[in-house]
Amino acid sequence: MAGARGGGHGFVIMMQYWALGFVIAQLLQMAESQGGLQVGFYDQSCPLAEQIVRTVVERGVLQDHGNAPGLIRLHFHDCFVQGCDGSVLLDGAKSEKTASPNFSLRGFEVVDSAKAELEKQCPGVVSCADLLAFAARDSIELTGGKRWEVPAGRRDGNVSDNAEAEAMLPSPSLDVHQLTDSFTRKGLSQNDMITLSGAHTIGRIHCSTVVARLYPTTDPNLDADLAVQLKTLCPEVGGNSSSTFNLDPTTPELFDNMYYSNLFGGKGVLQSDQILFESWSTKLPTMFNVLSTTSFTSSFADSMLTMSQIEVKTGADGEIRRHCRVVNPVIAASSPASPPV
Ligand code: HEM
Ligand SMILES: *[C@@H]1O[C@H](CO)[C@@H](O)[C@H](O)[C@H]1NC(C)=O
Ligand SMILES: *[C@@H]1O[C@H](CO)[C@@H](O)[C@H](O)[C@H]1NC(C)=O
Ligand SMILES: CC(=O)N[C@H]1CO[C@H](CO)[C@@H](O)[C@@H]1O
Repeated sequence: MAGARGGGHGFVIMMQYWALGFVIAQLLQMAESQGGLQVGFYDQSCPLAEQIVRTVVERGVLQDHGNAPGLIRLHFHDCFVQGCDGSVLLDGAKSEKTASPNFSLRGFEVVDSAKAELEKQCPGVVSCADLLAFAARDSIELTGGKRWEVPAGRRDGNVSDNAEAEAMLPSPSLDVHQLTDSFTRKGLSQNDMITLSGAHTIGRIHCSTVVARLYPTTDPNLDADLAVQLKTLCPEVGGNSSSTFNLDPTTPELFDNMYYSNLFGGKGVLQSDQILFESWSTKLPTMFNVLSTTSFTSSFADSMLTMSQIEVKTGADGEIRRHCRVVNPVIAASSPASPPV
């Protein structure tokens, strides 16, 4: 009897430890998944922050539909270099913007307008990094994707180096393993990579990027009709390297799952997209997205949530930039070790 009671007691203690362990695991997971960020971070300090960004993004996308893919890509390129800290927005002779994968970035003017409006309403409060995370989310929603709540509290960095951008941003000529590595290096899974590549359901590609698949020999993974179209737009000689082609030729401005259906038919315009169909490890999860736009857009929101928390700076780290293109001037009095001139 006593033994049985003792056993029961032991069981209760075990359950308590288990529950405690569970709670701790949950807390750790929460802290990790939010990366120190918080939904509604500006509720007190700048309650209109997200609304202001949303309004400016809507206006920008209305003026030029290309701003939607532009802002989504800016956020990706920001997060993969120095973490999501607005470093991609900094001007400078050797800043990230000047790296070769960045030659076609766009949306900077929308960021500038949103920042100007935010500074008018609540000066020095909302970071450029958060602005970009909100703007990317809004762009996806405006083109038909699923909305999600963006945890905020990112602070802006002041390091922006083109060599790091060259090293960290995946090139379209990588193979599946190299592509996967470039994502796992940033704490994202191969599934995140497959899902996030679905962003290529909107936006454009330049002839300068496409020609590697066309000349001197045509990439055998490329659909024959699509190859003819691309060669017409981007001839081997005398072409205009600034000409562009839709990444999703089927529904170029809609955030749907057509990107994946296109890959089925060899109609992935980017080489790094089409090769997701080369190995079964990527082919199956890729094909899964063909089934439903709803399930794709909701996985996409999840993966964006993860991406938007890469190596974020919070708390006393970083600063709140006044202008997204330049780091704040250092106030002389607050730099203790500044030598006398
Ligand atoms: C898997 C690795 C990736 C590679 C190799 C890659 C490469 C590229 C390239 C080469 C372009 C076209 C550039 C041009 O010719 O103008 C492009 C466009 C684009 N990429 Fe990616 N990308 C990748 C992942 C992503 C991710 C994760 C996102 C966002 C979540 C993204 C969003 C976009 C968007 C929206 C565009 C169109 C930009 C515009 O129209 O201005 N890409 N990408
Ligand atoms: C090349 O194409 C771009 C974009 O379509 C256009 O602005 C530019 O004028 C073109 N250049 C030439 C030489 O045709
Ligand atoms: C860079 O960021 C730090 C905060 O992390 C800040 O104290 C410093 O003044 C910034 N500016 C420059 C030019 O270093
Ligand atoms: C937007 C931007 O600054 N693009 C630059 C990217 O890099 C090239 C050089 O590779 C510059 O010429 C572009 O101005």
